[in-house]
Amino acid sequence: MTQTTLRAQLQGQKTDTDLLMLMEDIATACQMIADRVRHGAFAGVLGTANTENIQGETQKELDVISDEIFQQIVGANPTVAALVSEEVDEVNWRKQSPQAGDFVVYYDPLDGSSNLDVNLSVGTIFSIVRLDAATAPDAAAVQIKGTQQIAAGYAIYGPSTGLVITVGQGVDGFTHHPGSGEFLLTQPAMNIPPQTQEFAINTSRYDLWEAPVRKYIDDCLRGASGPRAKKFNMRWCASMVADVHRILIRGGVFLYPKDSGNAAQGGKLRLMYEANPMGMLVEQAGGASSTGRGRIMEVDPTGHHQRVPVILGSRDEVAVIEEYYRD
Ligand code: AHM
Ligand code: MG
Repeated sequence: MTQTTLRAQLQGQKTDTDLLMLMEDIATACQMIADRVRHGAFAGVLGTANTENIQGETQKELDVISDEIFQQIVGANPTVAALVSEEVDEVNWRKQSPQAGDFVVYYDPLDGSSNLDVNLSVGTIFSIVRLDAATAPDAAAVQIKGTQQIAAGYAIYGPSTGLVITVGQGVDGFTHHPGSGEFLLTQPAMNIPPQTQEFAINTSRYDLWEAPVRKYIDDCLRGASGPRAKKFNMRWCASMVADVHRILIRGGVFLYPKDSGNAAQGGKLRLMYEANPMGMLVEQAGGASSTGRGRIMEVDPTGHHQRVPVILGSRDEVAVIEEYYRD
């Protein structure tokens, strides 16, 4: 059996060399993060570091380490103008005179890190845009709409290490092959079934939800005799990468809506390095991504740590949820 490497697949898609090399650097960084995650308690890096990130959350040490690895590997790529990380307040400009064609990479180095202490799947999420003109290296320069993304993806650190990417030509899934050190193509052309009977939401926030979300979940829970006339299953990993990975493989919807507990921030998940890249992946796999009131990738960013409501997955089901918002 011939096995397709990440590079061969990207070359087959006629990916330009700069982007191909950047994707390989990201894959290398993810593989190094996977190695640290894999060592778990033996590396002495689990548990809480004594620092807080700008959202006021306590950082796990592995968050910090993962961010440093990403900066070191991806930040050294000569075509990268700036890095925007969940873990770092300011934009990390690598070039003082960013030029048209340079890349901006947005990333969450270790998403779902509250799952680390219980040994569940976590991941790294990334999004790539190209600057379309020379610009001043200020925060406004990286506030670029999700529709401008040229590539996006995530690594998942689970029983195996996976890498799921899009360069705008569908979505391909790779698995790290420990023997060769390569990411090999294992899920070509991932495709989300348009319909589903599975939702993912943190139901402990029920009392905080807006009426449309409550009504949607109530109706799902009423099963075959309810208005949806089908029985729904529920899954919630509390790790967006793991939840989205399941949806890319077998369909479903994921919701982290705006609610009365997070309304002041605009939602829980971050636009630039969580919602936009996942939105692009899901759409490239035939699904849909929405805030409930519009397409995620069309949200005009007002800050690089901005949060948004996120509803994504099987496209017919996302359309149903948007109907509940309209009603
Ligand atoms: P993080 O970036 O601080 O790890 O938070 C994002 C995570 C997502 O992976 C996950 O979907 C969500 O937070 C879980 O939230 P909750 O703890 O409310 O279930
Ligand atoms: Mg995150």
